[in-house]
Amino acid sequence: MRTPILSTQQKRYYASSLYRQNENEAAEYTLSPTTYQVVSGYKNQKNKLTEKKIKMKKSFYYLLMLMLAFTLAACGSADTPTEEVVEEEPTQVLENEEPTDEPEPAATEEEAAPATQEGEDNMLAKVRERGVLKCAGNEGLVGFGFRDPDSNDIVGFDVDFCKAIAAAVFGEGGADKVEVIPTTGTTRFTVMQSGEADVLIRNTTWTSSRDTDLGLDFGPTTFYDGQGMMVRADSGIEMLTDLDGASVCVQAGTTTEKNLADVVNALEIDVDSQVYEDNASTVAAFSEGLCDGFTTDKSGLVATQTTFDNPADYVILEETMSKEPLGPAVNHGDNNWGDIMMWSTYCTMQAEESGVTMDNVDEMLETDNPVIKNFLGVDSTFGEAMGLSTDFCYQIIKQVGNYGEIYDRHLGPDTPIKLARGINAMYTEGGLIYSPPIR
Ligand SMILES: N[C@@H](CCC(=O)N[C@@H](CS)C(=O)NCC(=O)O)C(=O)O
Repeated sequence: MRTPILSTQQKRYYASSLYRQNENEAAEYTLSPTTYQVVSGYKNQKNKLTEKKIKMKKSFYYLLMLMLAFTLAACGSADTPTEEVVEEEPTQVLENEEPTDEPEPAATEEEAAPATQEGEDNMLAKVRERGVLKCAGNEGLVGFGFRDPDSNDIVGFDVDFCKAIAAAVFGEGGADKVEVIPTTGTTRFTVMQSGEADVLIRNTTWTSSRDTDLGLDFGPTTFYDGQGMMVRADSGIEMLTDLDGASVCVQAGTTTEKNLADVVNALEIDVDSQVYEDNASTVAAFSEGLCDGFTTDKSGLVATQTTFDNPADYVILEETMSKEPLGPAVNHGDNNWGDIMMWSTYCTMQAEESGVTMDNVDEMLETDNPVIKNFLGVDSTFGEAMGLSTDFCYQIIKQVGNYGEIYDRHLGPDTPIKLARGINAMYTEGGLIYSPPIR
């Protein structure tokens, strides 16, 4: 058997306890050889390409050095500094203005004018005028975005990040000014493109094509995920290769659909993929026995499993088929709106790192800690450059909580989902959740 070669990062990623429902389970995550083959197969191909590129680069450099040597020989010795000829741009002198040789002092960070957008595309002004933030979301995924049958409200981890942005935009009481527009895997993008929603927060994977072709700008990843496969416990299927000749239920318009095709190809197995429009019909088809497997993000599998009458009748295979960084996104066109999405999300992460919670945020206003003072807006101007009030991050934490609180509320140990933090722990705890400095 081929010896698997995984980079340290890949090992860490695949070995993460992200998908364990019970943190007390053995910390060691063993991978089946199939995963290694899938991963190392891609890696070998990549290495070959990289080697080729390095060779090409080397020959290019040799050529360049040869040319340089000729040039130097022709123009003089290497240690004679050649004078650089700079073509001077004629300086334009405005009327009544004394020409000066003094260079214009660069604006300091404090003095720089806010880069907020004016005109039609000013999303902040538009949302404030409307009085409600429209968020393209999910109503079919327990834990992330789900219609609560008691309140009829759409609630979940993703929805709380919509609330965080609304708290930033509207201030006190703002977290309630959110309208979640339910979307499917396919309609989420059209809803954004038509401008019906201001932000997309619906377990959406950040990919290059969504960022460029679909014109979205992604914010910080709020949940690092990967695609998995669920099968019936009594099916005898233990690894992906056992699915040869089987059928798999998958949802339309998702990365899942494409990854499945890639993995099936890489493993050289024959799988009949049956595509459904939303999670409910995909799951219904699977539980009625129309497919042998059901594939989606592992978080989605874990969450969906908790909704089955007998969750123990189903198992999630250990293999992880892809990288699925899930997070918020806005349309291209208004960078300031993107900044608002970004720093509202990072605010929740920085607050967790600094130990600022919904309960202690008021006391924290009195702290001497400069980091906390800065992001809570105590004697700082954080927020102003985005057209927000300086206490916008305080408002988020006060009304919605920090990242850890949001996670625990919807996915944590006291919920049916019980998803261990795994790689979604703070970087200080060995995870990937990390806010750039707020200063
Ligand atoms: N992260 C993937 C998959 C997202 C996705 O749509 N997942 C499904 C399965 S968990 C879902 O949320 N369905 C809910 C629904 O359609 O009601 C993507 O961005 O394409």
